Amino acid sequence: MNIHSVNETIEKVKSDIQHVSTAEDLELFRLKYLVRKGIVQQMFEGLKTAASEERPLLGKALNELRKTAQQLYDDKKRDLEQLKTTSREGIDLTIPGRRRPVGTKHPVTQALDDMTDIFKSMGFAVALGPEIEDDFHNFEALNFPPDHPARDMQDTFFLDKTALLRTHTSPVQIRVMMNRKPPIRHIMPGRVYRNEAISARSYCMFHQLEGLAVDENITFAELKGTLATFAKKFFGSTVKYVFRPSFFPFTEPSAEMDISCFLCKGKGCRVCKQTGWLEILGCGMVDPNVFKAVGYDPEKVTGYAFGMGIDRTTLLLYGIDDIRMLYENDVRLLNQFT
Ligand code: 2NL
Repeated sequence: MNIHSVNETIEKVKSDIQHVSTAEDLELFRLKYLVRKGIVQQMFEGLKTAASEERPLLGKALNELRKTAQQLYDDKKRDLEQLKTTSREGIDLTIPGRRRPVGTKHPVTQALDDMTDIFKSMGFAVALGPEIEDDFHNFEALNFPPDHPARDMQDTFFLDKTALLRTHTSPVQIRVMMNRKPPIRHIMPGRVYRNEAISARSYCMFHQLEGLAVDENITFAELKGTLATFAKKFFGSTVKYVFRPSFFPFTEPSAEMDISCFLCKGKGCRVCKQTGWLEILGCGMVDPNVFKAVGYDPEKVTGYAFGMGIDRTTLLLYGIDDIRMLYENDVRLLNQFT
């Protein structure tokens, strides 16, 4: 044994470790160099018989050999262990990952959220209330006469003698008025239920967004200005609108607002049934009888209210022609709203 053979062994160790790619290879490497009967230890044995003037240099080279073999072994062992946690044999780590499916907002939720944001920007707060209501909050306080057809079993889902599914979000407004004092400026989005025959145009459940402003000296002009601003922000700044007289038990006077068709810009098309106009909401000044029912003095306060159905507007916006499609949860429809 001489310096030359030790250096050669160091080079051999370096090339051997290059060929180690499995735990079995590595074990063979260990048995070859690092155990008591291994090459490194045997070469150290040779030190005893070496000439005394060669020993210091030989000893230094042998230490270098041992250090190198141990270091390469340790490094390789760590590399192999790491590989074990990130890959298995037969797995191609270069294949691009699978896309994680990300949900989307339902188009009705999207429309409700957009509308809510617009009214929030105009100073309205959001109020929510129960979907199971009673006659007082759903009808009586809203000035429905006792024999009004909406109170009939034909139109309203009754759960028992007194509990019913709200037919509009107006009972939330009754609750807001009874729980606070004017000034009030709230919107009430939510689900409502009607016992109607299900068809392409109507479903037993749909969504409404109502609004209410009550204070001293609230005027019909403020109602028109607020709704015109809403329409421009939601449907686009070039939209035209018209208020037509109408009737609701809970407002007097009452009106309906039409907007110019956002598809044909008023020329007449399939969406607006050739009229150029779309009915989008009902509104009016809160009836004095409603104020009396919640304990407000109609001589002191005035207010306006409005209500719109979200589902039909959503159908118009996206050109969907059957309301039932909104509630079938068919991913072929839902995936189009990413
Ligand atoms: C429509 C019309 C409307 C209201 C809802 C309301 C609520 C209270 C007092 C007065 Cl507490 N009015 N709400 C007023 C006018 C119209 O909805 O066609 N909705 C889909």
